[in-house]
Amino acid sequence: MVIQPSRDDKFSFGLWTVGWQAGDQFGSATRPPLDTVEAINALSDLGAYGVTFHDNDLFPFGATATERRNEIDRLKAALEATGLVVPMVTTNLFSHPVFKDGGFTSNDRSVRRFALRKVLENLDLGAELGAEIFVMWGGREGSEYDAAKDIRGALERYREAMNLLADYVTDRGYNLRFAIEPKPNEPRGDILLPTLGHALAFIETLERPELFGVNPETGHEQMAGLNFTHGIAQALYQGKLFHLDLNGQRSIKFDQDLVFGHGDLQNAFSLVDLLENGGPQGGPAYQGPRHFDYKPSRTEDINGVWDSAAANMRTYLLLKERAKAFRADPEVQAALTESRVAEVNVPTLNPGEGYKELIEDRSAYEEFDAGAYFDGKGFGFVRLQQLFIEHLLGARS
Ligand code: ASC
Ligand code: MN
Ligand code: MN
Ligand code: MN
Repeated sequence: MVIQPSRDDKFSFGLWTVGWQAGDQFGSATRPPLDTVEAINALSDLGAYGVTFHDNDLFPFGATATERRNEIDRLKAALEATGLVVPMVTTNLFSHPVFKDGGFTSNDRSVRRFALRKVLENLDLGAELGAEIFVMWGGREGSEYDAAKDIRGALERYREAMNLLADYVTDRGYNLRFAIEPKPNEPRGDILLPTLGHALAFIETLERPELFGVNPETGHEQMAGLNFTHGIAQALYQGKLFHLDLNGQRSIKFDQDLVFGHGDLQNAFSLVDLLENGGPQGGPAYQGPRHFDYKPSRTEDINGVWDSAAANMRTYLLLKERAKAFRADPEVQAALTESRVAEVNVPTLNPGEGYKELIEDRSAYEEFDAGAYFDGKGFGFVRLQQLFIEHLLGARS
């Protein structure tokens, strides 16, 4: 099958992904640095439409204004030459030692003020490059020791930071919205806003909640033992899926950042079905970038880097094909009917009905024969799931 990613597929990559030199906790780098322009040219050739970056993927921490401008101009020239765009930017508030206890929530107030200024500067850059999403992954916002962090105070400082950033983009007239990226742990023992649910609840406490959504990373939800299709569906349901980080993870372990689909393939399949087909409900679901935040494994050389970048897109497109076939299969449609999957979309109450009318409806309770409905009758979910697996395996056309 010919699978060729195109710009219309809206695949984007962080510069830090293909550019990762593969140094880890136990060993040094196995690959040389990758130049920004080379990365952009290669990603363009592979069919991506966009690149994203942390400020310090582009220029080092502490770069002079001239050095910074130089790198920005090189980036812009490469974008111009390839037609690639920058849909999202993010700030590195985790690598430098100054952020060892966090950026927005460090116990040290002067670090918090510095972090805010670093982000404001990067918001200007995001706006300059036409980015519409600003991701915030608070990797160092957290603790190892319960006694060392006042969680309520830290959340209040997180909130203070978010409100300030929202004021800034509003006053400047920037077309930027924020996406909070949850992660349960690593590098901190416990990270604040550890799951999509925590982030969604936190957003509602902000002064301009409409400017804030989430950036789910599939593997991060799995690190918390969660089903990422469920979490992402809830974000969509609440109008908060502003962006997403696709990758692979196998169970509750360190953050593996594998290629998309090289982890839980069933969950990846249902996610692509959700994004592309709207899942069981149908309809357009998500129009934003299909962004990959993965790490080419430490075993790989530069050829392996590009193989892995291509693999992310190819796996996504293969799953998209499979998901289309799954939805179009008459046997699947019959199984969905048998399982009454669509019935969950029928309101439980009749139009205009409230609890009074419900109480008056004797058929709902006094006359409801629970036995007649459910004695011995199953939902047929296993058969439906087997059809889903067979489509995933390519066993049905
Ligand atoms: C991000 C993001 C992450 C982290 C990580 C850095 O911006 O989405 O998951 O930074 O990729 O290595
Ligand atoms: Mn991520
Ligand atoms: Mn990750
Ligand atoms: Mn990551």
